[in-house]
Amino acid sequence: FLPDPKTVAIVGCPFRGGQAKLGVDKGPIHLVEAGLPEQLAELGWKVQFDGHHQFEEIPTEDDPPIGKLKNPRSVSRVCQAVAKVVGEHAKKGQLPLTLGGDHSLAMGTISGTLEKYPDACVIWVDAHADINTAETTDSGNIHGMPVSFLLGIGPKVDEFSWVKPVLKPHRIVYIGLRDVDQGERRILREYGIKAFSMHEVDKYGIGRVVEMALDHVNPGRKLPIHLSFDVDALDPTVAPSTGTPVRGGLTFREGHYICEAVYETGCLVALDIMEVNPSLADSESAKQTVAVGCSLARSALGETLL
Ligand code: EXY
Ligand code: MN
Ligand code: MN
Ligand code: MN
Repeated sequence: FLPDPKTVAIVGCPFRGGQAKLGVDKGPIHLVEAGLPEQLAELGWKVQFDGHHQFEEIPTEDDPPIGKLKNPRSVSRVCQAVAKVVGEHAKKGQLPLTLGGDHSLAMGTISGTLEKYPDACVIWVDAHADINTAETTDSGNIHGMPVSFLLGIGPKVDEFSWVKPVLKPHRIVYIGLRDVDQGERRILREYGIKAFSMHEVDKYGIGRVVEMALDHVNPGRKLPIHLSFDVDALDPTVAPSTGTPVRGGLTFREGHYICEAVYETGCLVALDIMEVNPSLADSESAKQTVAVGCSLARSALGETLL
């Protein structure tokens, strides 16, 4: 799908409005400072990085909740801007690599990808399903909701009317789930959305799980793939510095295997690395988590072990 020379456009998104913890906005800065652009160049990619994106801040007092949703205007505007940037890079034939920031940003990244590739499928790697609606959400944190907006399910929220229901339920598959709310379980069942939880990873092994996931969303390996990787999919021993860690996650190798296998399809057109929060846990843990974020990106962009 990508013309030569293969170009990756790094979209740094220092944004945290989709959840309450401080520090996740520093994720992209740390990932870049750890040398990610140079590492990708080393793999043979032409790397375009023109600084982290500057978002117009909306003061909290000007952004009161809409229903239960917290920071709705701020999240909406940032995601709309991200959709535009990601869409523009994709239209130029570049592979947008979005560095979060919290996972609400995927509302923007996937909207951008689907503008250029309307039949793209999404592989969502996460401990969580991020598919709550304005009705089912308990926390009101929008990073737990981006998928429902992309599918166009749940009550309409005017502020988010720019998000088009571009994603079809059979074009998304989950890997790594282990903390899914009751309302989310109902939605997954109702819409027949395929999900491989940690139970299936244990049962079949990661190799079979990735193969089954690809068979579901991309049967002939002909469709473009958007890989949205939340580092909390990894076990907290592997990626401790993240806002909503859940034990019993993917091992270091399982996480990297997913990225390697997606690269091998030759179909990857966009990648998100989300929820790295260097302010959480001690500084060694933060370093480890940032390093894992970088190595997941390298694996998805072609780094091999031999
Ligand atoms: N399901 C919970 C909620 O909606 O608040 C937790 C969501 C955590 C989302 C993290 C980003 O993946
Ligand atoms: Mn850019
Ligand atoms: Mn997530
Ligand atoms: Mn998560």
